[in-house]
Amino acid sequence: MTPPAVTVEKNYVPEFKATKTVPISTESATAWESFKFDHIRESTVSRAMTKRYFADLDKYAESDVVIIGAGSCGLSAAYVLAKSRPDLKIAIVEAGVAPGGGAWLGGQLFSAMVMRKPAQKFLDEVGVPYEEEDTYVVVKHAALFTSTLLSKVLLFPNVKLFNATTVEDLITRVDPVSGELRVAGVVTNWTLVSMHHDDQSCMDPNTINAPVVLSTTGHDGPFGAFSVKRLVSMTAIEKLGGMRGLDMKAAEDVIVKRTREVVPGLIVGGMELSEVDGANRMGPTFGAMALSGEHAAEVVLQVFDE
Ligand code: AHZ
Repeated sequence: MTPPAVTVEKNYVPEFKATKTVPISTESATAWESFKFDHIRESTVSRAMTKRYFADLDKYAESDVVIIGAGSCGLSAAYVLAKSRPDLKIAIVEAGVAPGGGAWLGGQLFSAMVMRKPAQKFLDEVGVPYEEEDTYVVVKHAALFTSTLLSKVLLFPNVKLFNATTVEDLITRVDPVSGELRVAGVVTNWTLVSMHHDDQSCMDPNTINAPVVLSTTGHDGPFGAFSVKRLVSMTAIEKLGGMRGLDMKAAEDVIVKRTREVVPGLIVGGMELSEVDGANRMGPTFGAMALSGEHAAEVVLQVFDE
């Protein structure tokens, strides 16, 4: 993908002009006193939500691509994929209520997000402003990156985000010709249900079939590295290398370069990959997440271009 050329000045600050807001009141001092919303009945609200959700469940039960995890890598991949191929149905399944993974803060509890060059090209493409330094750029708040990217992804008509939904397992098939195990979709459950398997009797899951699954569930932790750990327990890969210590300089190149199909049908990107390969972590610099997402999207696209 060749992002459009955008020149962003050092210490760039978007210019805002004061404009009169308003459509609703302020014409006269009494306008708020007579304010009234249009009528609605409670059941109308219920139906407005549920009929759309169930239509989406129906539509995306057969998806072209499932992305597991809506962190910085998963969202970056979703953006590139949805923009490149409006004809593909892309389901994003995110365990948390809030999509964004670890990208709401730049690192620790600090706001600014650092990206090493050339990842600023991805920011140009998405339209996220930044301050430019020699070898890196800084977005003034990580939430600006995440919210801008998220808003673009959610506007694509071919994307559905199922948040508060956990991928509990992978659908697999043995290829009758090669005998190889293929990933062919995901098994899902509402996250609150997933959290109660230990204290409630059988609550069976739901499924999404898809020829390609992209897993970006982050490094190991309470939720992370889900798919690659499952690959080990189903003996599709022998063992995990386990994420190594922090080496900012080395780690980012490795994650971007090694983004790939790990077993047939399952592409892995972002920090989940560090668990497969025994790669270093990079700490609070996010360029590799955006570009691993872009690389992952290209690997997915090859499947559909074949
Ligand atoms: O909730 C998780 C998060 O939003 C979600 N997730 C995990 N398991 C899931 C499952 N089903 C559905 N079974 C699941 N969703 O995946 C998302 C992962 O986001 P992340 O921000 O943790 O991962 P990333 O690889 O996109 O970004 C990593 C950012 C890091 S970690 C790091 C370091 O530790 O050094 N450095 C960077 C830049």
